[in-house]
Amino acid sequence: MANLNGTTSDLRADFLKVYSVLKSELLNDPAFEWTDGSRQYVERMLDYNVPGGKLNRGLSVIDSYKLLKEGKDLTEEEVFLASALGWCIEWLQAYFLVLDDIMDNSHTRRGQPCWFRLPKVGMIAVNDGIMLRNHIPRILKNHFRTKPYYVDLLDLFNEVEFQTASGQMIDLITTIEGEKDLSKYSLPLHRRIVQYKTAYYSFYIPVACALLMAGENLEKHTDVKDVLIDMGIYFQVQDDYLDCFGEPEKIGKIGTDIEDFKCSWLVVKALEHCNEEQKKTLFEHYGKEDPADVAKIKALYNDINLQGVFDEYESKSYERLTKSIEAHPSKAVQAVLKSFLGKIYKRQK
Ligand code: DMA
Ligand code: MG
Ligand code: MG
Ligand code: MG
Repeated sequence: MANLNGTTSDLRADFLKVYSVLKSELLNDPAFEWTDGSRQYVERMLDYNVPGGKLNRGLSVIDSYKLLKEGKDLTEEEVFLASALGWCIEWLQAYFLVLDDIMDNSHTRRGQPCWFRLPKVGMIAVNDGIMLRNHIPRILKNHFRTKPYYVDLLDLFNEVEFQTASGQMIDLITTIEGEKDLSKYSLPLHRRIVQYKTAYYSFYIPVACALLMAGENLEKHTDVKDVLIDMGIYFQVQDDYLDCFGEPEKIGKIGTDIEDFKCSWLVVKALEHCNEEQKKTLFEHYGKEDPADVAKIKALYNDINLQGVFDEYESKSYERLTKSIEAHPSKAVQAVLKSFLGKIYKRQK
C-alpha cells in the first residue's frame, strides 16, 4: 500500500537493495584474492562514493523502461536488470566525480569532504576512480552476458565514457596556467564542453539503457537523443548557475568555478552583458584563488543581474524543450522525456 510519499520512497529502497547485491558480488569477485583489509577498503570506498547522490540517473532507467512498456507490469527480473543498469550509471558518475573533484580542487561533494580530501585516502583516490570504472564491465558481465543486447550495452558505456572524458579534457585545457584568456570564452565553446562532459552520461545513457533492454535499436532513436542532449546542456547551465548562486547546504558542494577559471555559462554571459569597465574587472579578477578576487566577480555578477538573465534562459529552455518533446510521435517517449524535464526544471540541488 502507498505510504505518505506515495511509492517514491519504496522505489528508492528497492533500488538501494540492488546496490547491496551488486556490492557484495564485487566484494567477492573470484578474479581477486581478497583479504579482510582490501574488502573493507573497497566497501568503504563504494559506500562513500556511489549511493549518496540524488540517484536521478539510476532511477530514471527503471522509470524509462516502465514507460516504454506502456503500463505492463514488470517482472522481478526486469526490475532487477533495469536497476542494475541504473547502478552502472551511478558507478560511472562516481568514477567521474572522484577524479573531477581532484582536478577541480574541490572541497565538498554530496555534503561531505571530497573522497580525496580524507587523510587516509589522498591520491589513492586516483586508483579508486579506476576501480569504480572497472566495476562497470564486471557488473554487466555478471548480469547481462547472455542477453542479446550485451555487446550494445558494452559499446554504449564505452562510447559515453569516451565522450565524457573528451568533455572533461576540453573543460580542463581551457584553464591551463599561463594560457588563461577570457577572450576565448564564448557560448559555442561552453556548449561544446557541456554537451560532452555532462549531457551524454547524465541524460542520454539512462534512456539508451532502457531502450536496449526493451529490444530497441539505438540508431532508430536519434530524435530522442537530440532532445536528451539539449536537456543535458540546460542541466549543466543550471549546475554552472548553482556553483555560484546555489546554497551549499542544498547542492552539497562549494563552488570552485570562479577560482578555477572555468568556462562557466555565468562568465560567458557576464562577458556578453558587461560594459568596458566591468570587462576590465573580469579580466583582472577571474580565475584567482584569493576570496577577495572571487568576491569582486560575484559582486559584478549581481550588478549585471545575472540571476535575471538565468531566469529568462530557464523559462525559454523549458518552452523550447516542451515543444520538441510534444513533436515526438510516440506518447510513451513523450512521457519519458517529460518526466525528465519535470525533475530538473527550476531545481535547487
Ligand atoms: C561535471 O562538471 C562533469 C563531470 C563529468 C563530473 P563539474 O566539474 O561542473 O561538476 P561539479 O560541479 O559537480 O563538480
Ligand atoms: Mg567539478
Ligand atoms: Mg569539472
Ligand atoms: Mg559544476
